[in-house]
Amino acid sequence: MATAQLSQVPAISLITTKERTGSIRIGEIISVLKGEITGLHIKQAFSPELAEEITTNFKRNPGLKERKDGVPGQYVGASHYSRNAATYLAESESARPFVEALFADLVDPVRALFDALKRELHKQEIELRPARSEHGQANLCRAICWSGTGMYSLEPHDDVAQVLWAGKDSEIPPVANNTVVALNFYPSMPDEGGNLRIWSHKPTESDRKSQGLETTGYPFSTAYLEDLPYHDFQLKAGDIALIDGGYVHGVTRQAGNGKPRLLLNCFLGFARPDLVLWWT
Ligand SMILES: O=C(O)CCC(=O)C(=O)O
Ligand SMILES: [Fe+2]
Repeated sequence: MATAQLSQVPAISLITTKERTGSIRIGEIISVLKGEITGLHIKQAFSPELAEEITTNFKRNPGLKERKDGVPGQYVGASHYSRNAATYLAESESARPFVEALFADLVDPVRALFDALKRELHKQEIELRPARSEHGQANLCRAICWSGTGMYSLEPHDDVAQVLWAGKDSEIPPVANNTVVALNFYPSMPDEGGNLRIWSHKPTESDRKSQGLETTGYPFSTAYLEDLPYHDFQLKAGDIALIDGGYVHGVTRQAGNGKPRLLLNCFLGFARPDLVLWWT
């Protein structure tokens, strides 16, 4: 018993972060995909005008819904979390017009990033494409406002458990053998809080099991994380952040003037040495 307890003391995994202002570079994205950088924060990566228009399109989007899967938030798009691939990909298909409505006739910054990444990977004989099946294919992103009311507006979690448990009909579980990258664009941020917090800990399957979070990776308790160092990314509208989603991360409570914290998010990673998949 004592040994089992001891073995569940969360191990510290060092994090390497990079923060700078300007345009995101494809080489930096590839560094995160390869696990060379744990967290990349690019400030002012897309224009405030574009950010504002996307936020307006989110607020008046006819596809805006309340999440009903135990993770509090409002969203446009589809999430593979706690769904099998058939359900997720069918939902992706039906949500597509609403995801497209987020960008209307604007130049979609998420698509622009994927187009550039696709060109570079193609040169290296690596294919980049959405996860798919006969039921449909993933959208480029989903849009979410987290609405947790405790210490975190999104509780600490990892993004790998949901990949491992995506189901036998899914293409994405092999990505869990490599870095599962979360790609985040922030069109709107409150004046205070809403930091993306990343802890120096990459839970193993047995860590998750010890917390009863085997299939979801959500939510890790404050007690479990207590002794672990962490890093906060202080985000502003127009920023982009990429993280290794295998590390525990969450979003701190937001405060301020009522501006929403709006996120455009998707995940990507190597399924094979010659194939990078993305999904939402
Ligand atoms: O909102 C954020 O900054 C992080 C989002 C996140 O961790 C997720 O969607 O899994
Ligand atoms: Fe996450």
